[in-house]
Amino acid sequence: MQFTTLTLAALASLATAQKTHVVTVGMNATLTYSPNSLTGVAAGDLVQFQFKAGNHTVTQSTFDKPCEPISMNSNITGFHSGFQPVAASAAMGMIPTYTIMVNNTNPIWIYCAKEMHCEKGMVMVINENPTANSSRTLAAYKAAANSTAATILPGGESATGTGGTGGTTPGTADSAPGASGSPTAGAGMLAAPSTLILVAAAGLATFFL
Ligand SMILES: *[C@@H]1O[C@H](CO)[C@@H](O)[C@H](O)[C@H]1NC(C)=O
Ligand SMILES: *[C@@H]1O[C@H](CO)[C@@H](O)[C@H](O)[C@H]1NC(C)=O
Ligand SMILES: *[C@@H]1O[C@H](CO)[C@@H](O)[C@H](O)[C@H]1NC(C)=O
Ligand SMILES: *[C@@H]1O[C@H](CO)[C@@H](O)[C@H](O)[C@H]1NC(C)=O
Ligand SMILES: *[C@@H]1O[C@H](CO)[C@@H](O)[C@H](O)[C@H]1NC(C)=O
Ligand SMILES: *[C@@H]1O[C@H](CO)[C@@H](O)[C@H](O)[C@H]1NC(C)=O
Ligand SMILES: [Cu+2]
Repeated sequence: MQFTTLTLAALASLATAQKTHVVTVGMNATLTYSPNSLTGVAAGDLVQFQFKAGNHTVTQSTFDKPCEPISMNSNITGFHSGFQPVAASAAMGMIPTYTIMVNNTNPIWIYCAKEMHCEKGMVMVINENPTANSSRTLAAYKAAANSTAATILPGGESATGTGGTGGTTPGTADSAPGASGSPTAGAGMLAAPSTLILVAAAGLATFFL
């Protein structure tokens, strides 16, 4: 049997199937992302954050400036989930989720922008790469976060943001390796829309990406 180009293309796309990596946020009312380190996340893969309790965010920073939006310290806009108050969403039968697409394998540094959660260790990394730069480890990022004076919320975020009420497209992750270029003047970070999983009685989930 002879494969058509189309068939081969289909097989190739299966072989490089996009993976979704799940991270739970605030599980058991803790200030944690679990797992707090994802490795081997390929370009094109998705990382889905499932908010389990509390009222947290998923926000990108540089390595060098934890607890600050990446846009303050580089020319990258970065992603920010906005606040995801779980109890308020649960009352509507939904689990808030936020999904980013990883475009390359450079490390992505993430913090929670709620009050002092970042200082208290609510941070994580995707594709940590100490081989490229041995200084840039999750432990070092976490330690630096612990000694920052304040957590900075990305500009444009409403203080009363409800989060988790719809959304159409997944957030996307630009992931230059802790780039520390000059800040872009007046760069406000776009509040990326969040996604929701409708919790069906049967335990099936429906995505709105
Ligand atoms: C949450 O608590 C349960 C029960 O104590 C435990 O098995 C689980 O590992 C905890 N999960 C996290 C992410 O802390
Ligand atoms: C630094 O970390 C310690 C231990 O987790 C925590 O008790 C302390 O509150 C943190 N510092 C700040 C400023 O949050
Ligand atoms: C390694 O990372 C540290 C911390 O971000 C940075 O100061 C240093 O310049 C980096 N080294 C190289 C060779 O890029
Ligand atoms: C979530 O936290 C933000 C920032 O502190 C706050 O403005 C918002 O009211 C909180 N949402 C809920 C439902 O508690
Ligand atoms: C990441 O990929 C998505 C999907 O192609 C794209 O929308 C987004 O702009 C990319 N992000 C960056 C920073 O290139
Ligand atoms: C963004 O910063 C990087 C490194 O700091 C630089 O190489 C790149 O040219 C900059 N891009 C733009 C559009 O300014
Ligand atoms: Cu938090």
